[in-house]
Amino acid sequence: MKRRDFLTAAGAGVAASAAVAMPAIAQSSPEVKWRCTSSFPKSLDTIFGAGELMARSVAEITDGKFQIQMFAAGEIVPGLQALDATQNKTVEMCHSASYYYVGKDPTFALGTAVPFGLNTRMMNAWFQFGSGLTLLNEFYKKYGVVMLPGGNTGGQMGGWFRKEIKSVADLKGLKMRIAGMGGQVLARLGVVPQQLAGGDIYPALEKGTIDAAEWVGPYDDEKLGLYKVAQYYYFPGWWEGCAALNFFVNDEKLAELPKAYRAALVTAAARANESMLASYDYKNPPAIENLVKAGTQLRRYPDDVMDAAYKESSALYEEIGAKNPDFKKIYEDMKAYRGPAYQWWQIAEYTYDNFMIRARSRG
Ligand code: PYR
Repeated sequence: MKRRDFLTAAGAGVAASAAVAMPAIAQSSPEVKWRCTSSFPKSLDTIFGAGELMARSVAEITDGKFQIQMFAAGEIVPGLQALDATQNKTVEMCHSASYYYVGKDPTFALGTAVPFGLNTRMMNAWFQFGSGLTLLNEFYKKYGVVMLPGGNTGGQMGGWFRKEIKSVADLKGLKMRIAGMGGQVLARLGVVPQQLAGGDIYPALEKGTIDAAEWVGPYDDEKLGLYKVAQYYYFPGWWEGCAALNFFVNDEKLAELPKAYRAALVTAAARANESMLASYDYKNPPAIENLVKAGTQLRRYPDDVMDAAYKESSALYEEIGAKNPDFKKIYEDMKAYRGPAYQWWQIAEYTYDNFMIRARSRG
């Protein structure tokens, strides 16, 4: 074969294989449009922003072929109905907090936070390297969803009160906005817990429908304006040593995605998971200074409140575990990791942080 013929033949071969391969490529990269409803308002750029980052990342990875449109709480469904909307395929996915659904089953709390549970790094470790994510996803299967970790607020503050809490007795009868299982523990100490979506907290506190409220921490709480209607800001948020947010994806919709898009979604969620925490860690320090300058009074929870809350939490877990095998299995798994994790924490992390905090106070 002359050289020219050889090139032509080779070229034809490429063209022929392209003609075969092209439709396959086109099929594996279809245009897909999804909707993701958030439990959070747009004004909270950290928590709502994690959903936006996930959606942007999915589009970037898939060259714009897989588009996920984010909707704020209330645009499609109210914030606390995001999971239901995903389960019944009103939307393909949502960004929410698993513990908003403890009314369906207390096991949901374990995907976000339980009182005196894990800290943020431990939670991510348990999800990724322990059995956390596998066990939780076995549970979420009953609701037709798959969970991908979707950010973490870090350790939270313990809420805003109009009057000082000097002992457990001061909690009696207080109507407090609190999310998840912390409300059930506080109920055992006399509080009347209310679960409201983030965007509904300020008006309720301002009108006096509730007496106290917790949301996340300084950056968000300043944005929500909670300091304008309550003066005392308590710590630590013992019911949220961390709060993991979650992307819930309808399992049938997930299965319909091309494999590469599923991988894009998992990668994008992981990016959002990491980024939200960094965002809070960077924005909370100046925010707490602003709040104190604006007149906020920082208060530590009295020891009797902490001790009573710890005792009631343990009793509550026993009671739930006796009736609910899913809760028992997942809680016990988390607890088995928490012991050695805190033992290790005490050695390096705690000693270092403790020294740095004291050194900084000495100046
Ligand atoms: C809350 O709803 O309280 C959160 O921390 C997200």
